Amino acid sequence: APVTEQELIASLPAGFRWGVATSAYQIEGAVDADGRTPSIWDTFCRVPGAIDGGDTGDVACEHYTRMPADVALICELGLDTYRFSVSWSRVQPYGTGPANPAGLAFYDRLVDELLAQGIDPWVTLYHWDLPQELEDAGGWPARDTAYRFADYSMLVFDALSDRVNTWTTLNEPWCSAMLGYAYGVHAPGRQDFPAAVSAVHHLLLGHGLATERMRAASPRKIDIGITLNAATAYPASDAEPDLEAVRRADGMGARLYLDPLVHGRYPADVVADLAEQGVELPVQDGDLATIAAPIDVLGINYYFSQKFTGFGEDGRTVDADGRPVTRTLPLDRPRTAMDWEIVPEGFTDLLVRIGRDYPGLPIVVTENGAAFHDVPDAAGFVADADRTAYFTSHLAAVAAAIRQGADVRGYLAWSLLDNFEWAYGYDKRFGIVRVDYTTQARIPKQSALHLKELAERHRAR
Ligand code: PNW
Repeated sequence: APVTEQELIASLPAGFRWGVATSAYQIEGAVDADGRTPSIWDTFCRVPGAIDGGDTGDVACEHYTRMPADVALICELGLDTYRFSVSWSRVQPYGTGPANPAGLAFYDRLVDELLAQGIDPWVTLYHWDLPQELEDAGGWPARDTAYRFADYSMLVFDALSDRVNTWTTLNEPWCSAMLGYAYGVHAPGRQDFPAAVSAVHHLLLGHGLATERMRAASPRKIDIGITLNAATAYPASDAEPDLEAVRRADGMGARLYLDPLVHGRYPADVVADLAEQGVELPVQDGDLATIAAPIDVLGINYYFSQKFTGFGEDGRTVDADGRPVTRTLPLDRPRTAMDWEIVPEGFTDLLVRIGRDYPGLPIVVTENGAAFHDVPDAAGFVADADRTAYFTSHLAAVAAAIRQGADVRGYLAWSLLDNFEWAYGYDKRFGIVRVDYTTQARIPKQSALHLKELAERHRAR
């Protein structure tokens, strides 16, 4: 890895993007404004015990009304790209039928504001906030949701594609499917593994249907992509059960998505693992060709990596149900406030490996960042040396990956603002800008000023 910031900056290519990301439910608030209807997150936040502190996205950062000032903030920080998501139930209440002009108008103004400040708008169509009616009709485990998503995508596309060049269909389908339908820690809070596996397929199908329709409708060249969360799975040893645990973890976490998207087939070993559990992906004729519709950019969100073993604490390689053990072990690294280990070289290894196994697809880091226990001074300023170091080491990891052949075109920090961190509520702060939730005042942290300086030096070099 490069030692100095000078070397880091020197190894990032010309035209490398510097930006910041958010998502609708995490920042907007105004959940009843202008015809918006509830999403699965509005519902899930009302389940007792679901969210730390009983927090909800009802108010969040009040971005819905403070949007122009927030865009000005991005501009002040010298960032060239802003990735935000669209709230489905604002734009299409109840998840079906015609567009809601009042809801669309917000994103229309946001895009105009960004363009006026010289910031490239990157739209994510789905960042986890499914309209509640569609969940009531079966949610992502139901095939129809994929078609509903494509219809909704076209409402947004028709309204914004004259000004928006870069479109992301889904954010982190692994999280939607597994955290939402298998582990039950995210909305809609279901614990049903077969349903979660169906959700994986219908999320990918929705991505493919939306991609095909946007491409066909666009009179000019646009960039379409999807964002995946991924990590490097390291084996605890070279023992066969440890290597098998890595294969299973990486299969369910990464290849189950990347293989159909890029190669048009599900990974045979993962399909076999699922079959052993009596679970099947509900693939119909033609689905895989749709899922593999060509994309222009692959978004990667990276936070941490993990070490895996195939041995249980008792030394056995199968658990009480006779299933193979897949267990994580600490890498003995410092941790963030999320308790996630800080593993920058896992980022390098991930990007190099994706570049090698899925060649020809430009990568953009669509999220990277960390929550720490911020301590503001009397003026509200946070001297977040820990977050600043996290950004520097992970940008160095990106630079190292590029030197090893990965085609990485940009880096978007998560997140512009402290915001609603899903099941953790407001207690976990990922912002490069502090939000005082009493006054809604925004104050850039040290890490924001650091990113600004790095971006400036890179551009001026
Ligand atoms: C991402 N995991 O979520 C999301 O895209 C953001 O909305 C979120 O705020 C951010 O990361 C920080 O959590 C993830 O368990 C949630 O591996 C969980 C995991 C990864 C990403």
